[in-house]
Amino acid sequence: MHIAIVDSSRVVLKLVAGLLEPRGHVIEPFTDSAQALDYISAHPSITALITSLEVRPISGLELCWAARLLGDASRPLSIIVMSSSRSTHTLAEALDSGADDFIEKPPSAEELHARLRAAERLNTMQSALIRLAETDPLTGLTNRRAFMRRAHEAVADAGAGGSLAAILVDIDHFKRINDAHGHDVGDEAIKAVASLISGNGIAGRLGGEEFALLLPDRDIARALVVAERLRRRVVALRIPAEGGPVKLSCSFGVSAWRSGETVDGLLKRADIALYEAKSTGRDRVVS
Ligand code: GH3
Ligand code: MG
Ligand code: MG
Ligand code: MG
Repeated sequence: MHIAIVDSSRVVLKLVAGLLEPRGHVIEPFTDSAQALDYISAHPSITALITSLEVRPISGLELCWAARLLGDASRPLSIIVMSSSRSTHTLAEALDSGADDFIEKPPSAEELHARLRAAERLNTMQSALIRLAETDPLTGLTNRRAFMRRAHEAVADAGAGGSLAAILVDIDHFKRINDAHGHDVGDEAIKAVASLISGNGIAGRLGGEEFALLLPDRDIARALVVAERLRRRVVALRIPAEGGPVKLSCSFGVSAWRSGETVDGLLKRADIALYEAKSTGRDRVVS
């Protein structure tokens, strides 16, 4: 595990690192709790925090809270408080402040390793749950909720001085495919389109036969090229079915992010373009 350790004493930091490093853990030691928090916040690879309560400038309990909020967002982070006080009150206070576990200072090697094994089990389970919660089971694409979260991040990144384009994709007359060839063939069509879309920027399945693609660092011209290439590839698809291979097409709505615009604004304009693509004959790209 990549572990941040916070204690005001370099001797304690050395001691704990000395116990953990031989077991393959990578240690980031901090005597300054604010620096530790900054580091953890900027490095999602940190999956455990071991902190003493008597640290500065942020107290150990406050650090637990702040780290807990980071961890709850979308990353596993186990928090272990280390204290020389064995009082029940201290233990309860630490757990109530967001810590997962408590260990006496200085820790014994055996106990520390056992607590980290327990932390690793929880982290593994949380990672699996996050993956499940963010993934569309049919296509393996990011689902709507996770896509929207990533979209907000992409807009924030673009706000820092970049470009960003959005493409909405909707399979044409999909109901007819389901009606004529059955739901299973429909599912295969959805999977085939999903697999064409994935690998181009941030791809998500928004619903039934509707997909979205965000292209960081792409302006409208580049996005139109990507959409047109996808359109051709969709037309070239052949979905195996009992009565022979099934062809399909998609309509595409493209928009480019405008400075100050929200995710909703960007996707709304792509949706208007998609609607126009539908109403003017389908199997086309409109911006
Ligand atoms: P348009 O060209 O205007 O987009 O027409 P359409 O038939 O594609 O659009 P419509 O929204 O009317 O129909 C979408 C259909 O997609 C309706 C729904 O039964 C079907 N559908 C939604 N989710 C799934 C799925 O997971 N699998 C399959 N096979 N069908 C689905
Ligand atoms: Mg529709
Ligand atoms: Mg459709
Ligand atoms: Mg649709």
